[in-house]
Amino acid sequence: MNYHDCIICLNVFFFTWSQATNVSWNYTAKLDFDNKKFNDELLGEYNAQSTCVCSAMCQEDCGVFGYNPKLKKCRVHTQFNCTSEMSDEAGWRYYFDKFLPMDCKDVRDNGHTSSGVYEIYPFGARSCPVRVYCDMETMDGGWTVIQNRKDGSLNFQRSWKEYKNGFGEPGQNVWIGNNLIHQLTKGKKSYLYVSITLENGTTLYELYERFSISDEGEKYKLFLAGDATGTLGDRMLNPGHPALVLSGMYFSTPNRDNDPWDISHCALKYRGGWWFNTCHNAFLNGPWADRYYWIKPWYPPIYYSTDVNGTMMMIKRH
Ligand SMILES: [Ca+2]
Repeated sequence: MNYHDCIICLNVFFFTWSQATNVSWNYTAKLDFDNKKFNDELLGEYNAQSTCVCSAMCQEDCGVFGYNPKLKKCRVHTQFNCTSEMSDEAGWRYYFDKFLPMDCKDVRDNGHTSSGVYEIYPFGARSCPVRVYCDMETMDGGWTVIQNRKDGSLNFQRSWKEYKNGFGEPGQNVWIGNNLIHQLTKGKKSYLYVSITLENGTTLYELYERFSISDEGEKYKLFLAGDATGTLGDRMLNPGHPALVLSGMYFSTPNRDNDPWDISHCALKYRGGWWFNTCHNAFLNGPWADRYYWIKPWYPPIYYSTDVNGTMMMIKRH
């Protein structure tokens, strides 16, 4: 770097530093990338005396930079690319202009206020992102949609593997997958919000205070607890009959009978994956012909003859 470049660098540095003093530090270190060097999306590699000077080199097109204090080198990249080659090299530490969101609540906290499809990193910064639909309007926003049905066009009569990995498209008809739901809820306190929109436009909902599911080894067992409030009424936690309580039940699919009813296979009988007991008063993954569900999706008040316009299940960390 010549003298002229250095003066520019210092000016940029002081400008950024003075800005940064108002908004604290602009970048977040990602320690799980320590001692790795990114090779893709590179804008340039420069000499820099400090992390702060390096950060000032991360301008308009830059979303990520790495600094190596031993080499006094700065690498500036447009963005993080999870599929990119990373080489081992001691001393590197990488910084992101915004923290990588683990879920839609993080997306909201990163400043996004519009509902839509976003990339999240629930499996950690070193894994590839997952595309999900984030609801930014309901109850302060930050909701990750795990199930959505807008019409009956997507078949929900699916195998264990398909429910495990997910199917459909975020923002359209979708089941995001039991592995992902487990990852998003494990070790955390999360709300579950269920809504059903009727043909006349009315939306009924139920909010559960605590929701999580186990991993595949525990057959994605459903855990619900705490208060249930809303206009639908609770049909999963305390539906009025012990044989219809869904909390504590394993997940079943038409090709995997994990329900407690010895002489029946609820998922096969009712044609969809769910946490069946013997069998249910709430089941949102059933067949949906034209405007109504084939079997009671949330009974009462939604019966098989009720015209339904859509369903949604979404979660948010407390
Ligand atoms: Ca059974």
